[in-house]
Amino acid sequence: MSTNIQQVIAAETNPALRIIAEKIVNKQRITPEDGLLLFEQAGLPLVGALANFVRERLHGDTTYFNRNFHIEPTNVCVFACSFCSYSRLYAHREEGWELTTDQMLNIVKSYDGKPVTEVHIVGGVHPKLTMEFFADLLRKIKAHRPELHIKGFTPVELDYMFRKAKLTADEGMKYLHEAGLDSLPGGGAEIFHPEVREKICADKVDAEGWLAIHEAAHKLGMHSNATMLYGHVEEFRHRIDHMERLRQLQDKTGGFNTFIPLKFRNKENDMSNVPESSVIEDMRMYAIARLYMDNFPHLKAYWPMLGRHNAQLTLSFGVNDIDGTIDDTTKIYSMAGSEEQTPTMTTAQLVTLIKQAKRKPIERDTLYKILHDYSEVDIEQIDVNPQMN
Ligand code: V47
Ligand code: SF4
Repeated sequence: MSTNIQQVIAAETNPALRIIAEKIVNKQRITPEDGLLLFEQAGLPLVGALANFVRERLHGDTTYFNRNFHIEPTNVCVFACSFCSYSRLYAHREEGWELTTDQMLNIVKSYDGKPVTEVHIVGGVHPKLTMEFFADLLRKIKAHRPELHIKGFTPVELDYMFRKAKLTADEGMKYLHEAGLDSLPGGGAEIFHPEVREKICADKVDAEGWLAIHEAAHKLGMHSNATMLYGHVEEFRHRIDHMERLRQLQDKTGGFNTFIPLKFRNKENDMSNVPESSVIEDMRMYAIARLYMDNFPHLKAYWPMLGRHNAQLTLSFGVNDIDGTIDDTTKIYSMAGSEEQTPTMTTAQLVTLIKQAKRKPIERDTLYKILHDYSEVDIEQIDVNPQMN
């Protein structure tokens, strides 16, 4: 046990927090009540030191990143989530976009010869785009580039597709998996608790439906991620309820790879009156997530939403993974007011960002297989080697 963490715990004046801290150091699971107490009473120095301790116990200095791009098939959506800056209702679809299969395949082909390992496909829920349309897209991407990992579709999109196709979650997942879908991203989770869901996204898939679709994927041996949209109208108890439901499913299936807290951004949406969380609240959120989600191997910062400087800061507050090179292929966050208006990072920039935080940059694939250790590579070498950039 590190002396350092014991000194931090000894300096804590609140005995209840000291007991929780000891549990964490002794690898005991913290309860929902403990989690709530951390949110309500613990300062950043305590939760930050504990989260860093846990992160280093799990991963040392290793900090993963991946090389990926996004395809957003459409922003036309039958739903009207009040935090969403990106979607357009079907009635106003001329203001949005709808990509054809050929246009999406051309995006994939534009990466031919480039060392990306993952395509992340996620978009609005377009009433006319069927499961068969997406299955055909998956098959065509796989026919063109079989080794490219396809991480796609949230339970919001999947639930709508499956219901229209009159399939259960198990049947629908099996069908798309066979068509080429490798894993599920973490989106659409928002806040599971119905008190909040009713206020921010009343009409889309509920907590049980979201969890059932991830469970169906896990049963097929697929992996997935989970997100939580925080820092808006929810209370701390709703965050704990959300993380608890995910922790329980993970106990059952072990299929989740990474947890990704997503900071609510308030531009150009129906919740623009809700202030954004402070950087201190953001770091406390990441730290407490690392402490609570004890059965999730990875905690990821998504820099297009947090901004690259704050994403770098999270590496000292429990985060061991940064997504990704992205190549300016997502609009969700730029449209919601993120400082990252054209989200792209070269491999050299990501490696530098991780090294500046005194961590070890390791390129991974979607399933966390180590592809390349950049800790000894000098940045200029990355810039001239096309396989590295
Ligand atoms: O579900 C939408 C969020 C999510 C806003 O699994 C907003 O690897 C903040 O899930 N402010 C989609 N957030 C993105 C997502 C994701 C991103 C990167 C990696 C992975 C992964 C998953 O974006 C939505 C919603 O929670 N979102 N609008 C907003 N105004
Ligand atoms: Fe549609 Fe997703 Fe936006 Fe909700 S968050 S309106 S489901 S695109």
